Amino acid sequence: MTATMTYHNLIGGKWVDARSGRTFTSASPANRDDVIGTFPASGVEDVDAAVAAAKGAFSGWSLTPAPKRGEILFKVARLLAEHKEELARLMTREMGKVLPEARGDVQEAIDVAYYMAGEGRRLFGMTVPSEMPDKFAMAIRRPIGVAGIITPWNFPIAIPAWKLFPALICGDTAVIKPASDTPACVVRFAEILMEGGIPDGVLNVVTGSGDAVGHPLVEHPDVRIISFTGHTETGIDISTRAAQTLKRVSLELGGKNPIVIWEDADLQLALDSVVWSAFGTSGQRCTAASRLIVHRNVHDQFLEMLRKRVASLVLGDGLEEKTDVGPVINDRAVERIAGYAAIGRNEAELVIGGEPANDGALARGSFFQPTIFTDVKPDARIAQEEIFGPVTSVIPVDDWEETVRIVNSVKYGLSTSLFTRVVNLAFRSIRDFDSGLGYVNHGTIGAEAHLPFGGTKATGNGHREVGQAALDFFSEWKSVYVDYSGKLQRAQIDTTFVDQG
Ligand code: UN1
Repeated sequence: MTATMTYHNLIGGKWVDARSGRTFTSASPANRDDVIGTFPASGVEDVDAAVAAAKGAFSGWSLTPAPKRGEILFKVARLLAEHKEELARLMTREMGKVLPEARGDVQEAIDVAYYMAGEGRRLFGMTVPSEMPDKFAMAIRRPIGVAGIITPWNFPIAIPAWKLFPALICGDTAVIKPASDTPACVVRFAEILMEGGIPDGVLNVVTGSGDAVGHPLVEHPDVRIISFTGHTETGIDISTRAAQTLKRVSLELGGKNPIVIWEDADLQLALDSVVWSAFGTSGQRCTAASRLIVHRNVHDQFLEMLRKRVASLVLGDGLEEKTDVGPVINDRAVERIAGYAAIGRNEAELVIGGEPANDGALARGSFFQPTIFTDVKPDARIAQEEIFGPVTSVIPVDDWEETVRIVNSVKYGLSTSLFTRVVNLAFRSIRDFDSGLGYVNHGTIGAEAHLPFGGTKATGNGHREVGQAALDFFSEWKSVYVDYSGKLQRAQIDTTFVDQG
């Protein structure tokens, strides 16, 4: 066990306590006695100070040439790479995912930092011909202002990076409010970023609850942008509050992601992918495979392969090498998942799991057995609602049209996957599965940092993260016309050059 640390807010380049002096603690989900640290239980006055610092830093940062902002991000990327192991270990301790996955989480942040560093020398706008002679037309990207960034605990470093680095390269300044379950990851991440040379006030971090910190941030008149990843209900609440001050809001919300296993699929490959997609991060990914839509001709064979593999998975502390599946985030999550397992028993057939895991050392933490239900009706609650735990539902199918209908029958549309060697079906899945991410012969997780990330329907509000898409969210367009004809040329009216046919 490592020592308990005292962490602070980052406001205007200074590490400070909450004005009220109040604190809260974060403990390891693998062992509740392992307290990671104490953190400021901040309130509206801390949010006000952080937003004021971010607003004050905006003019200097937005006028810093973008290639120079990129150089800072490049240095940040290198520092994150140097601290990768330390950050990964802190992450496993604080949120539970097994160490190789925590390393991947940090790597995702490093990837975004390098990508956005490069964008400093591009940030492409567009030049287009004008419809008038002797007139120049272009559109340029402009920074917007202060971004409020509200991040989840399941990717405690990757997701802050997804949101922060594009904001910074676009010239915005930021206030991050991390999830209360993983504040240490974000504070440590911010320390490394400041070491990389991010100027005071450009990045601020305020820890505390959604009510006490999140609400004032979302409602603050000087915050122009909100980017949030989390539960759908919270996203709707944020969107509603932010509408009062006409903020630009990006929401990354739930998923109920299917893997379709067709009768010709490579079942061994499908098995490896299902285990990774359904039980990686203990099923706590927006992209987790929580529905397995399996062709009836291979259902029994595949289910037996899956049951055997899942029975061999080792639960435990993610820092131990032999562990396959770590804890879930806290005891409330265990209760919620157990509630769904109880619902599942009435709706379908339990294949394996279904209970909290309390054997030996597991009793010290928040563990749930990897769980599979089969003969699940497509409209059953366990096949429709996001459980966010190590639970997956097998739905047997007979034909393709029925499969497409079932894939699209949920309110979410984040990630979909098909295992087949039939190329025509592969392309049909790309066209017909309603989702923002589509995979063929690969599970539902594993999005890369330079492609747009996000989903359709209740998974969000139409925005995408990372890649070029993130630049469109964190900057706004200004269309510029320079008329060098020396006379009044009226667009759409003085049309003498147009062939009127
Ligand atoms: C999330 O679960 O919110 O594709 C993000 C993946 C990861 C990102 C997941 N690269 O699963």
